[in-house]
Amino acid sequence: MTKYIIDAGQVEQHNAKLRAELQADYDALGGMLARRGVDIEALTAKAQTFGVAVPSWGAGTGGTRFARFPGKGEPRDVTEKLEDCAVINQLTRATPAVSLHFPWDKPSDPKALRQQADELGLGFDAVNSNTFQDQAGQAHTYKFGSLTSTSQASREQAVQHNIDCIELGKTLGSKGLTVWVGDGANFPGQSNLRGALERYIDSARGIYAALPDDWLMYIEHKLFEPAFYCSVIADWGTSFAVAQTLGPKAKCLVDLGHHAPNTNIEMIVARLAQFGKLGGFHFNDSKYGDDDLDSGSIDPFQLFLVFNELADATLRDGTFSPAYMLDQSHNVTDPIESLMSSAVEVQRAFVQAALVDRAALAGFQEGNDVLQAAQTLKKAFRTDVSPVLAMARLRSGGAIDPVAAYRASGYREQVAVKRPPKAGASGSGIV
Ligand code: AOS
Ligand code: ZN
Ligand code: ZN
Ligand code: ZN
Repeated sequence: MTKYIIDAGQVEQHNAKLRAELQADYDALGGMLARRGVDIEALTAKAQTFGVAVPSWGAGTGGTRFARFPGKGEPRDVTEKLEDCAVINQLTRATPAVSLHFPWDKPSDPKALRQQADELGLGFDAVNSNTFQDQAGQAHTYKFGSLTSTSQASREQAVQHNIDCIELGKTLGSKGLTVWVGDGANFPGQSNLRGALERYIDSARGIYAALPDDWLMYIEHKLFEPAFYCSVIADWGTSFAVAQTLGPKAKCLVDLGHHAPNTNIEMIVARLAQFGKLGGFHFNDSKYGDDDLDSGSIDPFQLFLVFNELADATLRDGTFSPAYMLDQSHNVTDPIESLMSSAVEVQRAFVQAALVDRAALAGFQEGNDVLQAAQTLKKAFRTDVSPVLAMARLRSGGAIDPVAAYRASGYREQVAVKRPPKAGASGSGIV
């Protein structure tokens, strides 16, 4: 029996108030979709299958290198982060797993943490290692890199940390390790570009060797920051080469914010999928760089186009199932509200992509009817599938309007009393 943090009766009350209105919208949309040959019931059932993992570090207020303005009732440790993640899943029914970050989330008792997650109806998605910061008491610095450091001791320490993450992840029931390193250079000449990647591959082999058979290692690329002249794993080409070199359990992870502005991310997705190396995503949105804004808040069309490629890949490859994770930083909103809305935006793109008339699109592409091909995508993107998403939530036991239900529950005010502010509360601030 799942333990619900928000009183189930309150959620029912919320739904009772909105149910009739939702049904009317749902029926109207159902009629419209039926005329297009789409069965709304099948679409809703599909929406119910969707899940995106929530980043534990997203539950606290983020920050920038200038300041962090703490929010009320921020989680102070991993168990409180899990409680917030459980609220997100209870109301959205679209976030059944949590992605942990070590050592930020290192539990004193991993078995107890797993039990807490079980009770809350949550699982653990990929665990993230952290070699972009020095930790208290650490023997060797990462100031000049971790997996690529010229210091063998720093490299070995970074490899060992990743292996420790795998061990911890095994106890928690996780099945993947995400590796993102900030390694790179700030000056031309600072590092030997090829030498740094050679060291990365050598270190990564040590991590790969410790992966259980049913695990994946996700290589996350990022164009810049904290290294501003060059990053070692800067782009999908590098991450692809590394994943290819390491073996079948290594895949590429695409964080939407880790590219130059205007990069065609959906094409990267298509390429990685074609060659069997698309492992997963960190969803967020951006205007300028690694902004870590809420998913779908700036460019929902791009998110849709990414899911359009995923839908195409699923049709072609059948078993294809990349890991979906959010990776966002919330500075001016309640993190729970942002994460709920973002999960719904990603789910929206997933459902909209399912609406694309693929036979028609293929025909227009074949006949070079460019305008109609573009319109076919736009038609799906413009369809407001909100009633499908709300109905999917209702049927799965969630809230018709998650943010409204959350606000009505008074959860934030309650935890603000239980969780007095503490400096650096989120354990993050670095995103
Ligand atoms: C850093 O820019 C990456 O997005 C990583 O995924 C990182 O581990 C995460 O954002 C937490 O800081
Ligand atoms: Zn300035
Ligand atoms: Zn990321
Ligand atoms: Zn990032």
